Amino acid sequence: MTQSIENVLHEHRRYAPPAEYAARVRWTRDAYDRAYARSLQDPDGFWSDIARELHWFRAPTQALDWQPPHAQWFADGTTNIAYNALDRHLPTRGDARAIVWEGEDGTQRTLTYHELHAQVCQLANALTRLGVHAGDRVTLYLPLIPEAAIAMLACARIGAVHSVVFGGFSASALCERIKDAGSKVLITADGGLRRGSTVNLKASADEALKGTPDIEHVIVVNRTGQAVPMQAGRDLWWDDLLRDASAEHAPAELNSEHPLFILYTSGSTGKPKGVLHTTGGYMVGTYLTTQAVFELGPDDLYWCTADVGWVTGHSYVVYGPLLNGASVFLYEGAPNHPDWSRFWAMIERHRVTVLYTAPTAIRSFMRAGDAFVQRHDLSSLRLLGSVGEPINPEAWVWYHDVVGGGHCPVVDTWWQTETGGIMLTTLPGAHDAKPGSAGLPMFGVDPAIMTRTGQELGPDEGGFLVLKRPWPSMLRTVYGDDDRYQQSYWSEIPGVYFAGDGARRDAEGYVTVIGRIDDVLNVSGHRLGTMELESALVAHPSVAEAAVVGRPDDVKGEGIVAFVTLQSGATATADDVRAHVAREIGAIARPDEIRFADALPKTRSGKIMRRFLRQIAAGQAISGDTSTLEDPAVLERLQQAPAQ
Ligand code: 6R9
Repeated sequence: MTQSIENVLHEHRRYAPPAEYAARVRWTRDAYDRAYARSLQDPDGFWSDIARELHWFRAPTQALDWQPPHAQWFADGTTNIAYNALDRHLPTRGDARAIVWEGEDGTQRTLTYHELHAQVCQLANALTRLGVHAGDRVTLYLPLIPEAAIAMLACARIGAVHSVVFGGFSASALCERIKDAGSKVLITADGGLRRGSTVNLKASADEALKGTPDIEHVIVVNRTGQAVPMQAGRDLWWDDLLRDASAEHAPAELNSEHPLFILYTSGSTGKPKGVLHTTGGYMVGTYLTTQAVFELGPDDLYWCTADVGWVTGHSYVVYGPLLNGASVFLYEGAPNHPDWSRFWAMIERHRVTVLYTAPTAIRSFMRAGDAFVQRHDLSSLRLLGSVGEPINPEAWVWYHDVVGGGHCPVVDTWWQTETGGIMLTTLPGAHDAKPGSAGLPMFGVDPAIMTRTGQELGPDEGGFLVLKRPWPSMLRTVYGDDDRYQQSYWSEIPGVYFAGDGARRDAEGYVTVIGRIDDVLNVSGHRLGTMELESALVAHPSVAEAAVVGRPDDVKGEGIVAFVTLQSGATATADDVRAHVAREIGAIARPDEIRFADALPKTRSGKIMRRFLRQIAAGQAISGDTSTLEDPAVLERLQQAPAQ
């Protein structure tokens, strides 16, 4: 990242909102200033007013109940997020498109709000018939097909807690997440399509289920039509279940704090954290941020390219846009299938108006060349968004000029699985954008840059990004481990939410997020814990010890470099070790580089000095005090070890 940090520091370009944009939007500079000020001065009044734009069975009488570090939002209200995302729109937008889907093989499907509502109701009835009750957990392991959204909404409709596991994760990662959540139903598919081949989801699911006795039923979507074994009594075809189910369903009346979903994300220890989100606050937060940032109207076709396996897919593919009655585009496959023009061909074909994607994708397109973009008519686009990792100014400007034709505002949105919704961004009709800087706080968000000891830093000083007060879509706990919730987020600097990112803020209040400061890597916008990778590595029978560090990567942001020592007498090739990690976690975790070594650099107390490993991985000279190392000569040997 060094290169991009320097670029950001020397970046002085600004991009003002296009005049016609500023004239058309609800969220002008003035409207933002007034609402932001009120959200801090009178949070109860502000959030209660926003909540009233949605449907409640019983209206909440209070917004926040804060018993640090535990928040409850709209605690005495009852509602249903699926009702708000679907039923609420039926009188006005029933025949409008809710989902427009394109499979990787070119298959197209459209579901209107009426159709989406009917299928969600059918699945809700089917789940109830299978014995799923409010509070029960249901794991989803699906390709990016409409059924993923249908399944999430059906769970929400009956108050079941969904836990979506990204379809690219391995059987053992799935197994671990099913066990942690204690799910009793798994919804999967026979397979999915990726780069022209099939991903055998049902086979992975069967493998995972060997270690998860609590799953009573597996619902299988027929996506590819490939032959898959079905276990009698346990496995059921989605189509069979829905065929027999009624399309009428009364949504469960749920307390605002009823759990909505668990989503696993990497932290600085080996075990992924089950981030828990609840109903009312998450609903109000994603509804408002989607409205403010994207201002989706009846003529928009909005495309957020994230998979539903990540939080962006939860908040800005499914819940936020549908709560706003928007038309959402979904694409199942890879961005380079059959070639790098696939995204642009689809934007032209479907007249997509808003594109929200990740810097890694933007940098890959940039590298593939402008010609793929320029071959297509992208005049339907009006707004571009970026999320998931820091975006370097060159990529930002390329996105703006080449994809956006110079006329689309670019919003760089910073947030996390834990925050549930966008926290920092510019609003397209309100604020100048500065390439590389996410921007200003969303309503109710009170950020600061602090030292380790909690001192607030001034303009342009680098430090830890914290949030000083609770917000509606914040995580409520780590599922089954509230201590970890308190430790990870509210104890590093007492009294404030610790994001785990380094950042600085300029004199105008724009926050630039530099990247993780903990043992978490951000590879292509995906969070991976170094400890998680190391435990996967040492699970290989030949590996004795492993240390993982990130290395700057022009496309992926960070690449994974693993330093590995082998058991005495054991042998393993780099490819073996890589394949092993992919089996343990998933292909996204495959190390870019393996360096075999006879020892790792450790202090006398046995702590691995990752700082030096990072320098070696980046090809830099060793700098810093090496005198605390037990054997400083290890560093030289490591520098000479061939990268494989
Ligand atoms: C939404 C999402 C969160 C981490 C976060 C930060 C990085 C996300 C960013 C960004 C710089 C942005 N991150 N958006 N860094 N600028 N606009 O990605 O959630 O998967 O939990 O990752 O991603 O490091 O802490 P999640």
